[in-house]
Amino acid sequence: MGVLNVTPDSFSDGGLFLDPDAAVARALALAAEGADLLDVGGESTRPGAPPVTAEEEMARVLPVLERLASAGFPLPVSIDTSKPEVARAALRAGAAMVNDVRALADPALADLVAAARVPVVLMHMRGTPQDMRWRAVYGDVAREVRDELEAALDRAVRAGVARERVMLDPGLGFAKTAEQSMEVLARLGELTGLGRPLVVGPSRKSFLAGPTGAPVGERLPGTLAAVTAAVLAGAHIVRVHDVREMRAATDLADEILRNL
Ligand code: HH2
Repeated sequence: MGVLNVTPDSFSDGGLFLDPDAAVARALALAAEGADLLDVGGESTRPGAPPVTAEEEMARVLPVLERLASAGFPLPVSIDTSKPEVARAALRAGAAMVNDVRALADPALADLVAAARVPVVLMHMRGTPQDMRWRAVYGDVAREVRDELEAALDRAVRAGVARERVMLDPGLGFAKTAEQSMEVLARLGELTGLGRPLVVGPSRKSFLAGPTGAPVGERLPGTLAAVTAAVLAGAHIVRVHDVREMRAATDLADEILRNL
């Protein structure tokens, strides 16, 4: 899953693809590099990011989705949003899937996803990007993430979302310290028991900075290691910015798995 952030302030690529022409060119490049899916987002969810109104989010993403649809963009597109208004308009404009970092906490978004019968990613987080740093308190982080994802899955199913349309994501970097994100990644295999495909998004995140504190532009090796570890542990989809490099790693990891 290639990431397209149509924002001025995303943590690694903010401002690069705010212009619709630049965003469409980026989408085409990610497809050419080997992405299977494109995830388009109009609101940064980095720690402390200011919230964006639905109007602003739509003004960012809709022109891009419309252009992709009219250009016959070859990949399924997911909309990375927690707002029902944005998801509704995005699905009308050609998106085929919803990626929600708040795991359908908004019942109106759950209703919409259920009625639209589209696939959905439920990601683990606590609180909001504004306050999640203070909620990173766990006894056993991997077990609690598993239990909270299971609860989110049950809640979605109760709201009418078909279980077989749900994917689950442990939310690396969301309401987790660097050590906790690393532990969740290391114990990703424990989530396969939930019986749904796993999405994992380690790309360029600060928990990969390592002992030298690699800045965001130097986290490609760490992301390659994390993506490889995720696939070997059972991840089905990895959400990444650097598609060419990650595609090579996931193809190789798949080959290793075939030789098990
Ligand atoms: N991470 C980010 C945003 N959306 N969605 C899922 N399912 N999983 C993730 O790990 C995930 C996500 C944050 O990364 P990015 O979009 O690059 O940054 P920003 O939120 O600053 O736009």
